[in-house]
Amino acid sequence: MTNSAEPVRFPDSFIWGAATASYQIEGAAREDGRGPSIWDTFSRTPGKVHHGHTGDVACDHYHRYRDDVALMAELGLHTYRFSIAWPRVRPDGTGPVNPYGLDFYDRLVDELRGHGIEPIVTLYHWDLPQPLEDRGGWTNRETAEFFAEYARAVYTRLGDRVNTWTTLNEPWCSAYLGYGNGVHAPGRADAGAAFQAVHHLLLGHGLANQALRAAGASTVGITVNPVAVSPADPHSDADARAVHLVDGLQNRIFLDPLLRGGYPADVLDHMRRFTGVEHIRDGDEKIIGEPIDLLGINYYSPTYVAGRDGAPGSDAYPGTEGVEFVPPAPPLTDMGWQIQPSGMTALLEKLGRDYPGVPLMITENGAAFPDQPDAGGDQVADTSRIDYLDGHLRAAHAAITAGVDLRGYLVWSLLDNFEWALGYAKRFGIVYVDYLTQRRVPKASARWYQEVIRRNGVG
Ligand code: IFM
Repeated sequence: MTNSAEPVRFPDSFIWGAATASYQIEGAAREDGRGPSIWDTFSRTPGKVHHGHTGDVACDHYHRYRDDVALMAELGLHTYRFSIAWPRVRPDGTGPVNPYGLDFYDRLVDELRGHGIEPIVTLYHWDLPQPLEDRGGWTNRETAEFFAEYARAVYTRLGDRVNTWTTLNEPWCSAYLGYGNGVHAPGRADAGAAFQAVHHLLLGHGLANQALRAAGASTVGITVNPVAVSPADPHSDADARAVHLVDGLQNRIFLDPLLRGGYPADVLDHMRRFTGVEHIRDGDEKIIGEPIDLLGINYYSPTYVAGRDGAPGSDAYPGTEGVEFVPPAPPLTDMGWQIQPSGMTALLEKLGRDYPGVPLMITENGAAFPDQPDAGGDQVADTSRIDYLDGHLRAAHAAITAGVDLRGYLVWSLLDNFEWALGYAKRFGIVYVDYLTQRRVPKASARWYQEVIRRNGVG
């Protein structure tokens, strides 16, 4: 148990919130002119998603957003990070804007502000309009340009009431899981396509950043999921080389063009094993590297690697043959992810050192556990989640104490929801969702988090 430790208090300006994403909670997949996304197609493809689950209904947030916002207000959230479904706003990805799709977010933003909750908008949390995938998806440069047009359309409608904009969520997942190993939509398994997707996602971010700023946005950022990659043996040169490779593919491939002006040479060489780099045109890195105001960090668990002849590597990291990904050591969450709060401190400190000058926010952190309500259905005693969150908040606080410019913390997630290829089998929420009745039951962790926010700290 970590939560018997000393109390810690955060800076007065610290921002507390929760996060969700459109396809994972909204439902209403065919309402008010929403077009199909790659996740609608993927979840209908036999064998791709656990038990054939889809986001058709999800948490029915599209219809229940008022109650959900009331719950957020009851918990005392300062901010709520949600994503906009691109196929609601521009159903075919290229044609006219659908005003009815934007109406929903208009209502949601008003509801949030009416309750004193600051919206943080993510423009892309993985639900690409299917018609754009039919033209090549993120392997096609045009998708980046269409993304900037879509960003501009959303800003035009919501920019008077939304101050903080993040372009992409976790482009590593979109590129490597969507195009590299096919575990996520659109389900392509082609390493070259994954690296093309990396670049076009980053270019899309850069073009959207320009478009948002030109339209008047004051705070623009991106959310990534960097990992603290460590060697299995700190004295092994082979393990150090494995760390450098995986760090390149997970972290530096995104962070260096965003914050240091260009791709690292070793990463470009690695990409050339799978695809030419003609799609990286002169001037692209300048667009990608334009200043951002906030870097969102999603942290869940650490990664340990070793250099071993004959190790197969991981299909989530193209070209990592000879790297052993060390199986996570207990304690684990229900995702099988290692629980190691100190990994968060180490990561934040490393980011602060390697990429100084940009404020950070934990835009996701949380854990899945197999929660069950009690016999009466009114209590969910998720003490493991409380321990997880307590440990990670202390880890975040340690990073602040060490000088990291960390502005806020958003728990993943407000609600149990559609966990992508794992469907509804994994529960990340601090609020339990009964998918048969859509009843929401705040778990013990929700009440605990309410108190954290009230005290501005843990313990
Ligand atoms: O559910 C996801 C979320 O969509 C992106 N970050 C990780 C979460 C847990 O897997």
